[in-house]
This record gives sequence, structure tokens and C-alpha cells, in this order.
Amino acid sequence: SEPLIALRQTWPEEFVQRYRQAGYWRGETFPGFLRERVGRYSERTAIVDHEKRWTYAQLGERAETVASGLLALGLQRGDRVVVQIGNVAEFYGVAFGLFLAGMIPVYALPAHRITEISHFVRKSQASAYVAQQQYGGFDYRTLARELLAREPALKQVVISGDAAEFAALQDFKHDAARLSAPDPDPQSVAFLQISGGSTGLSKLIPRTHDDYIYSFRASNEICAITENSRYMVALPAAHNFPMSSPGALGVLYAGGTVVLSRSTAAEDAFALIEREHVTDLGLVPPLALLWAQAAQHTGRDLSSLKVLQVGGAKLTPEAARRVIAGFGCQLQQVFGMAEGLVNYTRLDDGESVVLNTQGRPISPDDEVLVVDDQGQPVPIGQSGYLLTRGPYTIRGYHNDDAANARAFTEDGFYRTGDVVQQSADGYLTVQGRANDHINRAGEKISAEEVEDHLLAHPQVFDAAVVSIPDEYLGERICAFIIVRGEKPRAPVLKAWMRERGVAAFKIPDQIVFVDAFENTAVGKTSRKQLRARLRGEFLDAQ
Ligand code: J2J
Repeated sequence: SEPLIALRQTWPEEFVQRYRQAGYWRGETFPGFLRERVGRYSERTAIVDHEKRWTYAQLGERAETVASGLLALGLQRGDRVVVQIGNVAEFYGVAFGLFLAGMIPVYALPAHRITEISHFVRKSQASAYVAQQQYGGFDYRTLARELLAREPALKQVVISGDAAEFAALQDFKHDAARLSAPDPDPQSVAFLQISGGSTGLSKLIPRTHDDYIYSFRASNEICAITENSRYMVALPAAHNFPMSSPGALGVLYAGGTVVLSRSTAAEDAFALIEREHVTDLGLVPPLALLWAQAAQHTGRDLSSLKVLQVGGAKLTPEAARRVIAGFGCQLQQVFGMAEGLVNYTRLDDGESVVLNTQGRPISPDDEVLVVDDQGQPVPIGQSGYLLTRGPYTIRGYHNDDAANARAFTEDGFYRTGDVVQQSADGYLTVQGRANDHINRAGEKISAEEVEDHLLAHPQVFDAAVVSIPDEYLGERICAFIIVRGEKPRAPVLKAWMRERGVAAFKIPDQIVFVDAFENTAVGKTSRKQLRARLRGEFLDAQ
């Protein structure tokens, strides 16, 4: 595999100097962070899941055991390892274990299936796959078998739980002799996060020790996270929001407690909030609305909650009002992206800011540009495309020149694809987006990727996938299909996607058969225009 040094993010030297001098990049690393907290908070509770409670000392011990075990299997520093673990303590045991071993986690979501996992393995040139025996009713050992068949370069599969023929995570032995490796370069890549997928397949996002630690250290200050914070992870632990905004990592950095919920059902979560006196919590808008409603009738005591964060998709002002009324605690809007930039409404912002904006950036050195179609800045208060660059925003995706040419300007700004308005005091309000992804309850789905799967079906002549507004999900996926020969039934097409091994959240909610796309087209229709037209016609017709 490639040496560690090849996985560096490339900020130009002048920016490196600037971010260091400003004190954003302090040369901290994940192994250093873990060791320091384990020493300082040793007997305090770090992580609680449905069956375990780990102190900081136990988290440290577990991470060392995972690191020793991975090294004993013959994996090496710098190796990429795809991790697919749900909301259990072991997620952090494995993540920190990989950091201690100098390996690079690639964070998949539990919902991902063979198609996505295979892509992550190939794109990252991963040496290993670590997963659970089962989570959410799915057996990941079957996925692992298929993965080994498809990806011969993959050297190891490690399974938590009953490992069958694979290496068992539970059998790893602590071996101090293997753990003498030097700390990584703070500017090297610590892990690869998965992009929301605007066009085509998900891209891999290289985040460095320095930049990522800065993002949650600064988030802690904005969100008032301390060693007394008890933060609940109800969204998938691998997602960037509950990982770092300020997320589990911010809370562990501060010496607080991370409480993991396997369930997103309000009553399950409320029981945990009551039992663990949860103070902070991050949700996507649809869950926040459901829980807000349930909170009004629950017998559970939710009075420990201080701040409810909502992000991942747009929260309208009316929805924000309902969330505040339902929970009776403070609302914080969070507009972030795994590529970097995160905006928060501040805890001392007035009601109108909290209801109507998605906050402002973390850092004084987050550069935000709002531009028109020609790339020219628009006047304050007008809508435009959001471009950004800064001390924790990537300068390029991992190993993807074509995507980088599209997604970054020549001077290193990331084209977020979001359409926003910026107020005079720097607050952003999200108005929509420029690219073709669908934001289904915070899950980002590339229209193009879904079309590709549908087009592989023999009875599909052409497919156009669009988002349709949905009262509950925000948006749902609608596929317009022109058939070839006999018309397939919609459930057959959905089952087809499932059988191809695609995450369930990408399967169209609705399939509409049409005779043609091209009636108003002049010559070649751009898919973008086509999608816009279909969306419009469909909404008119409803
Ligand atoms: C509207 N759109 C939003 C919001 C994200 C914190 C919070 C969220 C994410 C995340 C994250 C939005 N209103 N409040 O990584 O650290 C849409 C935008 C954005 C895309 C990024 C974090 N919050 N979005 O959602 O990488 O379109 O990160 O560009 O999954 O989600 O998606 P993702």
C-alpha cells in the first residue's frame, strides 16, 4: 500500500503558515488526543451504549487492543480500513484503535451495501474491512463474503460478534510491544469520510489530524461542550455531523460522555435521555419534528436537555418553531458538510436568527463567497452559489482528479453546490442547491447514481431521477422511466435495486412511467434541464 506520506492534504504553504500562526492547527493528533484524555479523565464515563459503559481508561485499553490485533494480523501503518459499525461503543474502539495503529479508517454507514462498500474499498485501496456480525437486522458477514469475491486485493475481514470464518474482533489480544509506533504527522490524513454524493458515486474526503481536531475543538466552544456534557448520538455514528459538530469526538475531547442510541424511535431515545441525563443532541429535521411531537405526550423526563441541534437538511422557520415548542429547550441550527465548512447559530443568538438562518461559520478564517453563474460575488442578501475555503475545508477529494476539477476553483475554493443568502453579519440561509443530489431526510443521494442502477435493468430504456418535495422527508426520490418492451412493475424495479446491493435509502420512493422525455427538448437535452422539467411537470400535475 501507499506510504502514509502520500495521504497528505495539500494546502498551499502560505495557508499552512497562516492556520498554524492563528493557533488553529496545533500539531495535535488522534493518538495524542486519546492518550491525553485517558490520562486526565481515566475513571470518568466516556461512552455508553445499550449494553456497555466504558470509562476513558477502558476506551483507551480497548483502542490499544484493537490496534495490537490489527497489527498482529499483518496490517500495516498507512493501510486503509473500511469500517462499517453502527451505534455501539465498539465504533469508537475501532476508530481509535486504527488511529493508534497508524491506519486510516474509511467510514461507511450501516445502510451501505455491497455496491457502495466495494466502491469504497477500491477507491481507497483498502487492505481490510471491519464490520459487525449484524446490526439493524442485517448480516454483514454475507456482505463480507461477496466483498472478498469482488475485491481480491482486500487482505482481511474482521468481524465484531460471531465472526464465522473471519478474524474475530473480540479475540484480539492486548500487546504493548506492538504499540510503540511514533505519532503520525499532524498534517497527514487521519481518515477518509464519505461525501454525500452530488454526482455519481460517493467521493472520499481526506481529513487531517490538525484540521479535524480544530473543527471540533472550536465547535466545543461554540456549543459550550464541557466535561459535564452528555451527548447523544442518534444519527449514524459514522456521519460527520454526530462525529464532529461537535459530535462524539468533540465531547470526548472535552472529557464528557457519549451516549449511543441504536434506535431512532422517539420513545427509545427518550428513555435513554432520561436515564443518562443527556444534555446535547443532534438530529436531522424529520426526526426533530417527530420527536418534538412525541415529546409533548411522553411520560419521560427530558429536562436534562440543554441544546437540540438540527442540521443535515433545511429546517424551515415554521418547523423550527415546532421543534422549540415541542422540546422546550434551546435550538441550534447546524449547516455543515463532510468536506469541511460548518455553520452554527450561536447559543446567544436572538430568536429570529435561530428560526431563519442556518448559522455562521466556525472560524474567522472560513472564507465564504456567494457567487452568480459567472462566478462573480453577488450583493449581500442575494442568493448565489456558496464557495468556501478555510482551515478545515478540504482542497481536494482523495484520488479523484475529475471530481476535483469540477468541485474546486483554481484558487482552492470548494464549490458546495448549495444556494445560499448571506446577511451583513455573515449568517447564511440555505435556499436550495445547484447540483442534482436529493436530500432525503439528511441522506444525500446522487440522481445520476440511481439512474445508473435503473438503466442496468433490461426493461428500462431511459431513466431520470428527481427530487420531489415531501412533507416529512423534506424530499423524496422519484424516478421517471421510459420502458423498453414490456413494462416492469414498480416493486420489481425497487427489488432490482435492492438485489444489486444498494443502500435502501437510495431506492426510489416513487416510480412514474412516461412515454418520452424529449418533447420540448431542442436536440440534446441536458439531464439537468430534463430533471428540472420533469420535476416541474410532475408537481403541476399533482
Ligand atoms: C440545509 N442544508 C443542509 C442545513 C447540511 C454538520 C451538519 C450537517 C452535516 C451534513 C455535516 C444543512 N440546512 N442545516 O457534515 O458536520 C446539506 C447541504 C450540504 C450537505 C452536506 C456536519 N446541513 N445541509 O449534512 O456531508 O446541501 O454533511 O452541502 O452529509 O447537506 O451533507 P453532509
